[in-house]
Amino acid sequence: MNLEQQLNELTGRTYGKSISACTDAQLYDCVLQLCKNKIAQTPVITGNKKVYYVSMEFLIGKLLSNNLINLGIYKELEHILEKNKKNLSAIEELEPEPSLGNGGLGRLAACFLDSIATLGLSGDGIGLNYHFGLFRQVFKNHLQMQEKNEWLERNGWLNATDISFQVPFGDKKVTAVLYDIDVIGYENGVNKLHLFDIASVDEGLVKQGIDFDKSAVEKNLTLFLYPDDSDEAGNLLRIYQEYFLVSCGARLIIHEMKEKGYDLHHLYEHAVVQINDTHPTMIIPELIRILSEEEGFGIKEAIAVVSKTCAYTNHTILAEALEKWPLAYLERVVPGLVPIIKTLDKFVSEKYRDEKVRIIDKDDRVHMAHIDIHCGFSVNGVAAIHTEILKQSELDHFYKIYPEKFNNKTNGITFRRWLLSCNEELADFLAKTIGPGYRKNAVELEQLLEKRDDSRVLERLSEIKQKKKRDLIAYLKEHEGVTLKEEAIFDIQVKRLHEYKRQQLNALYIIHKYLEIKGGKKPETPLAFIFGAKAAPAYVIAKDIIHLILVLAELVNQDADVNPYMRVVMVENYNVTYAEKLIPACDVSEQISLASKEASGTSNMKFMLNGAVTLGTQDGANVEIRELVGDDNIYIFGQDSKAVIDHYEKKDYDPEKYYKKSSVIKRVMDFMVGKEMLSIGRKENLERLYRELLHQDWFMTLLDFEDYIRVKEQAFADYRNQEKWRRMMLTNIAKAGYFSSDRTIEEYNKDIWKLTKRAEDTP
Ligand code: 26Q
Repeated sequence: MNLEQQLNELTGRTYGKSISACTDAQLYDCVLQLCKNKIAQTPVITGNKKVYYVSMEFLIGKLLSNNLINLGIYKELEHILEKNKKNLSAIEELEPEPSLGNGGLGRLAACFLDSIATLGLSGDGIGLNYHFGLFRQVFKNHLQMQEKNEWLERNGWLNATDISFQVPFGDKKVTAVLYDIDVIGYENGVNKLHLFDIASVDEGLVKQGIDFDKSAVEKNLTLFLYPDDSDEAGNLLRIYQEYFLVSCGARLIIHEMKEKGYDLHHLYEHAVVQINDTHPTMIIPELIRILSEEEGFGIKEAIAVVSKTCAYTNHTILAEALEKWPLAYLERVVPGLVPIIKTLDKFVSEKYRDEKVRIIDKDDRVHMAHIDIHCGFSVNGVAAIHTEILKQSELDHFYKIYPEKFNNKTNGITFRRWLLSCNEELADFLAKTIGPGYRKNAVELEQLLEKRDDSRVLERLSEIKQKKKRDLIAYLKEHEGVTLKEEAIFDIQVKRLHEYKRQQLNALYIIHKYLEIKGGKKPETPLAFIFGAKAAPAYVIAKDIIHLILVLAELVNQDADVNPYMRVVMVENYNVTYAEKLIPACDVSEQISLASKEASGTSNMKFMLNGAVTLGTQDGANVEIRELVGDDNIYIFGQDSKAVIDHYEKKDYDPEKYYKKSSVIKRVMDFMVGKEMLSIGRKENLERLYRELLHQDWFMTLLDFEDYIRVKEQAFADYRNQEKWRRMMLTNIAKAGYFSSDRTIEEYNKDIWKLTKRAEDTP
């Protein structure tokens, strides 16, 4: 049967209708089933050694379009549906997004699973089946509100399994059940994402918004994804979740090893556990506990085997984001692990006199990263500059002890989702221009450089950008009620809301521009400033920054003197699905974190791949983007990480000094709490933010403000030279190949995992 017959058979059997007679919802059901049937016929990737990517977050996003692409049937299906007067994009819209992550770290895990399978490596994800993903953001009175975010469907991608474990906590036992999602490699086999759940979850516990009864873990453990990005203090439920994940993960790994007949004494020859930030760190003491208490290992032997099996990835240098759990919490939740953790700390203290490398500090707090570094064989950062900062400052004491463990793995993104799926027009044009080889070997994109003087190619790149801008304009009009102009420069900043990412810097620029226009200085090209960001519900200043942007959007868009020249929109509920619409339409990619604070960033890579030009600081992967494209194809501003770290060491940064010295800064800051703003916004929020920026400004907004204005003006002026701009677009696309997560995973495999590919296994 050909594909059309298969789909027809499905629609007939399920709904008694032909393809053309089905509703989009019915077709969504049947296409999903068609996919699942295809997956069932695709071989499982096997190997002598397997990686387990353990993570509290897998921000997979919608799966339909990606799975169709990876199965190699996207185009054919699109054509079949068209023939039947149906539209695949409309069908894709109906899929709920699984938002099982906060941001970069969770999305990275999802990109990695795609690349692991695409490279034919045996590797599964291990995570949690949150019933509600990251909260749904709604705006009311220019403020962020949080609603629960359902994603589970009756016949979705999740497959029930018959695997079940008992997870012991101090005061209770909880029954775990396992669900799997298939991960299909691009023109390759299938791996799995294992998501553990509790059998007795009670969705009825949820009250207003995302409030719920936190008392009974046997009912709420997997109810919600913890909605915090790096800054929020943990609590007991978080520890329950973390231990639940690793207890199930450890059992699954040992179960699979035994099933394959491997000797656990050689665990590290057949399994490698990649620990995604410190959140799953307890898998180390848990594996040690199982081997020593249940498998007859001596404690030293167990530690040695586990230490050769586990590898740790660090995603942050923000001190407040490094997990340090009070020993008393662990005693309450996971008393079974405490003796193991104390033993590890004892061994460390016997070997090293330096207090700074202890696992348990003098205040009885357990430093999770220290467990990973002592009891793992690899420690990696996620961009070159980030790894250097870890080695030279944040983790320098450890680097001195274990220099051989430290290595860099610059992040990457899957081009299947962030080019082929979200920008089919560009993907097709690239295939036509340089051949389809880049889809498997991303560095072939460099061949595009040969076309940098080909006006037809430059012209077409620009046409595609305009098409994506028109698509976005239509979408924003419908969903946000804002109309943008196609001729405008689309300047976009999308990422979690955090002071260090400095959305407030961008907002201050918007005030500056507004005042200029009011004063008669009109930009020659209209400007469209677009934001998307969720703030952790308890992060007060982050929510104030959202308020500032929403108030500005209203002020600017309603002002007839100004709105012909600029508009501001903050999209509601920014998520992976929204990113896929925004990123292809972007001209200027805002990557403006305070230097040294953004470990890598990954949206910077997605934007560049889609032909946007970066406006950024020398932070995270921006540094590598700059090296690749050269100074002529990127806009860099602000103080570098050395200068910033120096300010922290000397404690000499004083925002008031900048405010007093610069009339531009003073005018913009004062406007924030002036009568125009207060006529729309709330005094409490705006004044709190004003005071914060003027007297604290921990992430040094004002430090870089004037340089930011200068360089941003330059970028906007250059846009008017379209020939120059199109060459910049082309260069950015051509150089994006390095940021394919296939390259990142090749490196993880070569340096850390050392798995053999399926074909190499079979003699
Ligand atoms: C910790 C303790 C308690 C509760 C929550 C958390 C928590 C949750 C999520 C801490 C951190 C996160 C997420 C961090 C994150 O997304 N980091 C980003 O990782 C990306 C992938 O490496 C990088 O590109 C970004 O630079 C980094 O910010």
